[in-house]
Amino acid sequence: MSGTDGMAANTWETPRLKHLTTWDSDWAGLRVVVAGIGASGFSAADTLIELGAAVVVVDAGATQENEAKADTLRIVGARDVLLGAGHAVSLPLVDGERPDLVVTSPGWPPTQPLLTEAAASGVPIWGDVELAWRVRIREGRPTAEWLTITGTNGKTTTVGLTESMLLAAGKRAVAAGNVGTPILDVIRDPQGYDFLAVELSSFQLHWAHSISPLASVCLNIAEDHVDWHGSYEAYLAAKASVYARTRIACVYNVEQRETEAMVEEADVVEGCRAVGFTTGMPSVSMMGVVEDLLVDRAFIEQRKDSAAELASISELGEVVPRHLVANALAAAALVRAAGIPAAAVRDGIRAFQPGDHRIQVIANEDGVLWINDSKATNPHAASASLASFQSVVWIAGGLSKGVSYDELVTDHARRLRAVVLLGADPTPLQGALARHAPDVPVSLHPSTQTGHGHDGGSPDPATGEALMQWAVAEASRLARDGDTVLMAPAAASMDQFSSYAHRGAAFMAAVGARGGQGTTPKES
Ligand code: UMA
Repeated sequence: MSGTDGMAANTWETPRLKHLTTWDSDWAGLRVVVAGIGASGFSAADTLIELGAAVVVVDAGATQENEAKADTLRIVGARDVLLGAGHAVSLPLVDGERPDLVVTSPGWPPTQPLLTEAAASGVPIWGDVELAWRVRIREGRPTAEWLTITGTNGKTTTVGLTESMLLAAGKRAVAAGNVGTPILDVIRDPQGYDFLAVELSSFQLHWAHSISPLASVCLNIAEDHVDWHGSYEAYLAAKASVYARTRIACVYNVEQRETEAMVEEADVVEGCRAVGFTTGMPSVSMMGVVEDLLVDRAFIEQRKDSAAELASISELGEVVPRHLVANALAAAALVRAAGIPAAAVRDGIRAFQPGDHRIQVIANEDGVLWINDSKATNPHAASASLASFQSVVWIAGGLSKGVSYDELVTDHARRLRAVVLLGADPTPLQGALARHAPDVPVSLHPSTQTGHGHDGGSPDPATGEALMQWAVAEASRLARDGDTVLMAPAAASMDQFSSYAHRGAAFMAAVGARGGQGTTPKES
């Protein structure tokens, strides 16, 4: 780690933008194009209008929902809202002039034509998280400290645990960012917060430039979102930037050397510490596990020869997968860096309610366990999930995002009773199964049985609900006593569902209704 004493010249700062560092700075008349009118874009546009900026919003989707949002933004004072595919491909003028700034939504890749045009013409691009950092200081309101969390998997659980521990300590705290609540919404809360537990995706990190959190963590790293970033290296670099300018503690995963290397390379504020977390015995400056206890050997004075008890593992739930222990330790490290007492870590763990769709038990009937892990949107998450069970009928596939499935299938082939494939184009996973698990039966939906995705010659693709009913019926037919039916797709959902939550809900509904769906009796 090296100390940083200032910002280098860059493409995201201009003399006009440099002074915009608080809510009360002079934002009036700043010409801004906001790219996207989804959750983050709407929040960014609304904020900028409130600040007095001249705002033009652009979105490729002319949906009813977007039209309604556009009306709201026009009423509050947007200069213009341009909806439709034709608009989202070039940089519009604002008040007849080139914009001073583009604030983009995280879903927009850097290769998007409007963004490449902005970059080529020297217009800085910020994400909504950068804007939130700039306006977080406001006269008359407390300024929240940021604890930032990224990683390929476990982010949402970790922000939830972090929030819970902070609340248990009596702090005003909230989870925000990629977890779902746009960060600018919480920044504008009239009462303000003491702490924000900020979940940051690699997309958001790519467009964030000056954030200086109190503590930060990259929980783990594995191939994901290669299509957006262009390469695994670019994805890795975006994730590593979570540590930049951290002030008190960079928290890394002892069991994944890459995260420690990111901390070593990070340009942090002088005096910032590196703190590890491990599901094994902790060394000095680590959080870890001793017998069945989560312990702190980083934030106590006698850390050279002792550790402080935080909580027992069983307080995390009845079935505690290893990655949940890791997430709890990472959250504990972040809040301990912020001076939160050990007792609040334990109370926060006790109060924590894990969300739906993450290794969620749906049914346990006739010797078959049904698990919804719709949140497993990449091979790394699906691997952790598969590793938790012995004999699996695996419902998998979806939007693959350009990743490889070879390692995942090789690692888990021996546990697979059968695979039921989802996905408008199932070929990436189908190919890996053919190469590395040729004896495992694979069920394909009739609409994709050409093996080339749905095309003119194949039946119409099923709706999400109908597809899931088919998948559950197939799984029910294939599962035997002692098996687990695991819906952990290792892929995003957006090709056939509106979100992972929609996919998970469709699965839960289909499992609940399967008695009435005329499913074939189990093979014996
Ligand atoms: N759009 C275009 N052109 C494009 C791409 C998108 O016009 O080339 C428009 C779409 O029509 C849409 C809007 O942009 O109206 C969507 O923007 P967005 O995809 O950035 O989505 P938001 O609604 O702003 O939600 C974002 C995050 N979405 C993504 O990163 C894809 C949400 O994370 C986040 O909760 C929200 O901001 C609040 O911070 C979701 C997610 O899937 C949960 N994240 C990924 C993940 O976790 O794997 C990274």
